[in-house]
Amino acid sequence: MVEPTGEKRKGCSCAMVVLFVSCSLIAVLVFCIWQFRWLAPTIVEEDFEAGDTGWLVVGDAQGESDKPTYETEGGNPGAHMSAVDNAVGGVWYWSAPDSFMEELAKNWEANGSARARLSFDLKQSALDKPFEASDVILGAGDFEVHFAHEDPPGLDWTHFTVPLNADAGWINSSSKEPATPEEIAKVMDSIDKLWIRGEFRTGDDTGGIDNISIR
Ligand SMILES: [Ca+2]
Ligand SMILES: [Ca+2]
Repeated sequence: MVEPTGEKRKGCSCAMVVLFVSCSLIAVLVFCIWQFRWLAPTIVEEDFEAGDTGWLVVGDAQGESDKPTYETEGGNPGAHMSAVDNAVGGVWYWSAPDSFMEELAKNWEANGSARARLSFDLKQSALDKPFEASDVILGAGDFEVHFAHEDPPGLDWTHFTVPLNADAGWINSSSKEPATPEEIAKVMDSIDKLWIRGEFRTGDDTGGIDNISIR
């Protein structure tokens, strides 16, 4: 039998290293595509570049109006919505228009519902005196599920991603128990409320929102 020479062994080791590194990179790439839904189809999105598309505010913001202010610049990038807190009690939220929720209800099942994610960018005008509240509320009729982030938005645009599945930490607002996959599906199938928290501090402030998407 002919033993491999030192040069052949060295070449063989290099090939093994290259193969190992290549396989590792492919594994990382596949994981990222799966985990972060890089190639996931967009179910619905709003970047406000086409104008005021019907997003409203609910709660104590914008005086007597439920219309946020349409801003043509200063977004992330370009146009966005802003609203001023009246600071008269309660918590104000951004409220999605029917057209946004209809697209969501219609398409989420067909696009890998269990792994769909809601993303949005928020900012606020001051960071002191923060308070806790539900950050995202989804509802269908009188049934709601709530979600809370770990951190509030900053003074500059802050990106949030919320998985739309039971494992993410959604709470059944009636029972105060973790929402089940069936309860999430029940809401998503006939969703008529999608609220995203707009204020995070006690007292007056201004909040902004841009780039709301579900994919
Ligand atoms: Ca924008
Ligand atoms: Ca406030």
